[in-house]
Amino acid sequence: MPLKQFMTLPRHILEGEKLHPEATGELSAILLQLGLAAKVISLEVNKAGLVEILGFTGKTNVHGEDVKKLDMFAHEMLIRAMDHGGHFCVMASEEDENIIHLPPHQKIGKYVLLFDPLDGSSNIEANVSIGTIFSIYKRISKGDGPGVIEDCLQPGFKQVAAGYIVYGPSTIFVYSAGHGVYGFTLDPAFGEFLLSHDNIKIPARGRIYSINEGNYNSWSRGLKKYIKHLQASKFEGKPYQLRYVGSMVADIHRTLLYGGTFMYPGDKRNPKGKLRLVYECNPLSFIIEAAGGVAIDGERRILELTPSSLHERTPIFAGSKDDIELLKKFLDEEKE
Ligand code: P6P
Repeated sequence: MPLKQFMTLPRHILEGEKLHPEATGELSAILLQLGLAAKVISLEVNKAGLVEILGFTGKTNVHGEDVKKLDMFAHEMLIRAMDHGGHFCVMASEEDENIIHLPPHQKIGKYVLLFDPLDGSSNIEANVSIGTIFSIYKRISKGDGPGVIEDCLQPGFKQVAAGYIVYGPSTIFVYSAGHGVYGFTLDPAFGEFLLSHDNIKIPARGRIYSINEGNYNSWSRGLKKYIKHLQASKFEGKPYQLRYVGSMVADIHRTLLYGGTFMYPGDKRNPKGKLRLVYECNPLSFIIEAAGGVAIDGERRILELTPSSLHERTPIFAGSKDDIELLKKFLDEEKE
């Protein structure tokens, strides 16, 4: 295999560490551990379809082991993989109402880990791609004790690293530590993530728009005009296409690679939309921006929003720079 194909995730993380002479290696250790957790979750996700076929009750399997719902399995796997390294002062999961307290007598670290263990898990029965999303900050609270909720409510531009794992036809680990976006595909033959997407840059424009058109009637007038404009336009001589998986990680991953837009707007019923600022929009916006794209809530940059609670939701319009700029013109016209 040519050398590039031996660029494994661990090697890439450690080489990235050399860009920071002051690095202590803690962030590298966190990313390495996330890579390990991703492999274990991928294994479980890939056999999920067998749960019924192999006669698992969904409660306890033939070995008398508890068969957990996959999102709870991913949630517990991430906590078990991450809570003993001494790197964190606090963690929080989309599956939990509140922050996760570290085990007693655990060394307290300087980092904060926020994660959505299995986003899109309602799609599992249909064998649709799903994903894990993670976001890493440095603590801001004072003292040496455990972190507090304020450590988890920082604006997204304060992230030191973020990324996702998409469990699809392949399992792909995508991350940025502030110096570009890199994707690694899991080779199940020897259980390692190999560099497959080097320094991803999102195209300035794309032919795909991604939105749940089932909500059309509750959209704003400006958004309706924008979508109608796309449907009447062409890009590079071809009509625009609507692609919507209904799994944010999959829709964002496609947008990152092919360009275009992913949109989950607010509407009359839910002005702040559905997606969570802390667990979904901040980490995925960090990736989109690191790849040269744009992510807004319709007015402001997502990464400049300060969360007021862990489960706060926000509208999100993310993707190619030129596409989002055109969208914003339509949204602003409505306000004139
Ligand atoms: P809707 C999955 O349930 C999720 O949280 C995101 O992954 C996805 O983008 C969104 O909800 C889909 O929501 O309302 O279009 O089904």
